[in-house]
Amino acid sequence: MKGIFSALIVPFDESGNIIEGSLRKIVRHNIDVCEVDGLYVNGSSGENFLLSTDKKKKIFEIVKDEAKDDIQLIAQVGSLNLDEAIELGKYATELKYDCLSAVTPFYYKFDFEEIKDYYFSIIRETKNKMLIYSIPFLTGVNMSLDQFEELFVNEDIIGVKFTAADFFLLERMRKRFPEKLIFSGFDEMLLPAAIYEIDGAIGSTFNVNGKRAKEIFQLAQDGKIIEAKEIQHTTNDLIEKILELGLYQTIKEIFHVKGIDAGQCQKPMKNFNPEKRTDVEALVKHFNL
Ligand code: HMN
Repeated sequence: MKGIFSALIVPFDESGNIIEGSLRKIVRHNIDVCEVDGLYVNGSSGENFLLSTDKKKKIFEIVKDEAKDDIQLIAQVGSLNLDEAIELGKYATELKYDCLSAVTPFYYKFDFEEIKDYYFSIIRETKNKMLIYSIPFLTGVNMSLDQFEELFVNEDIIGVKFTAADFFLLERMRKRFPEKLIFSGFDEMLLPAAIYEIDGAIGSTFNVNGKRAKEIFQLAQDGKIIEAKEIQHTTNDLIEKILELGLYQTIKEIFHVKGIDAGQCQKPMKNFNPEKRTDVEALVKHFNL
């Protein structure tokens, strides 16, 4: 399990329901046009933490049905409600997702023993592999190198999705855990992470810009850093604009311009500002998305 994985964007209608036809098209776009190596399903980019258990299950089901075995599929099942995490983990495992991932439990400032218990419980109950999802800037959970090691003792924990700009920790992890998978999570920092020999990356912008991400990753692996830097510069011009216009809303709007109705975001996320539509049309054209 390696390479560029899109953190799948999910289209919702005005009532917050999944637009199944568009979700299938977004999956196909990722496979056929962006040619990503896999999908990370029900992550932050899928607005997972705003969804009911039923909707999360439906998304797992539709995505697997559309993608079949064409690419690798990772199911993010993490939840503050451990029973829900286990239920979703069992569901995704039955659907034959390649592995599970779970965000570190947040909000209540759990201590490390509690975090460890959370991961080991999900693994024990689902009997599947686990990729830890560490995203300290959103969860407030910062784990040390030694704590990662304590988790990694469990062989079913195959690695980490590391969404942080801490390149010292990233480098230390790569050196200490050569056999574990490390996926970076900030698309705008793909190249510096790739220099530290990550196994892949998981990101939201790959849904529309996956080809460039694949090029950056490949060039970095080939040691062609100057060429990779050029593509990262272009990529970051795009990401800067996407962040300015609103992350998930703008990715959905890009799909809209490309003929896929990606709907809107779950409340309380706001809708895309229609006055900015021409900006997105210009982005699609300029970056050849
Ligand atoms: C997910 O869980 O959906 C993604 O893996 C999260 C991923 O790390 C993205 N982070 C967030 O959306 C918070 C990045 O792709 C991010 O969107 C991108 O680097 C732009 O900042």
